Amino acid sequence: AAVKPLVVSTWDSGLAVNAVAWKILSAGGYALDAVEAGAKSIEAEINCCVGLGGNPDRDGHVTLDACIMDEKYNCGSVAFLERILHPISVARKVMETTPHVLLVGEGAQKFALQNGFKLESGKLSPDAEKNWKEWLKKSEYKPVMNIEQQQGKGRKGGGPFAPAFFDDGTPNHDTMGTIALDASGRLSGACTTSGMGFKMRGRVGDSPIIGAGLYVDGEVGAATSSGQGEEVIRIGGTHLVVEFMRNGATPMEACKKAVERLVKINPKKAKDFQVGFIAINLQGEVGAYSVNKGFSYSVTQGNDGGKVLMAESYY
Ligand code: SD4
Repeated sequence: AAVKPLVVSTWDSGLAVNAVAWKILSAGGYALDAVEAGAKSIEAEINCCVGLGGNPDRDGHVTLDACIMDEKYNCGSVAFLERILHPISVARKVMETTPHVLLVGEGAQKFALQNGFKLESGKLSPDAEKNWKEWLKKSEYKPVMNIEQQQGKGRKGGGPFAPAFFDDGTPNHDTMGTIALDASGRLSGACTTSGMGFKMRGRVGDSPIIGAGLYVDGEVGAATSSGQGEEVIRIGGTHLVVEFMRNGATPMEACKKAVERLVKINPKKAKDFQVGFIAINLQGEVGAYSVNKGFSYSVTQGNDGGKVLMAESYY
């Protein structure tokens, strides 16, 4: 029998997110409510990579991407959303109250305001401000692999929400993807991010793209991703992971096969970028795999209090 409920999130920062989700799951609540609550908890924190405290785009504006999906193929998403605290909840509103899946930019913001969300100041967090000014000096857009941080080097501060920066000030990125199976066997997922730091204005990554940053199939399983979004979009990453599971792969095998696809189409580049997938299935099995070393993930299942694991990697 499946060990449920179960919630899995990307990175070590996912442990605190799981704990929020677990309150709902352990009380017999709905997986969708659990993943939304988890995502909201980290959106409200000041950290480099999720929510309004995150690193801005090149022009100095924080633009947020998020999506959510339930066990019945209902999904909602927002991208390039500015000055709204909880993009995940706007995504859920898109899912539940509009005939659409994805709203972007000004239109997404207008929709949020019409639905009672508040317009925040748009001021950068002190860390984000500092990092942006630092970045402007060289204005070099070079995505950094999230590796060393996970090996304990260069991370400033402590605790699950410590800002993930290298000692030289280079920001790292930690998108929050959360997937859950509730006590009734319903699957859901949420993904939320401020995206790649210092991205081109208007750039949208994989995180709000259904089938790239997140996919849930109520008959099979769920998957979410973190890392270099462009590479995930190129292979329809999480949809691919879920389809591998449909065809019999375990979550771990499915994540591995998707990573192998990424490496195969990027024989020269793959060593220099990071992508990690996590997946769960209806049987309550969990898997993860990344291109390069250093992708951690957090698993909370069956009252074990939760644990952080390091994914196996291709390299
Ligand atoms: C993006 N996938 O915007 C996101 C970034 C990320 O950990 O995952 N950071 O491409």
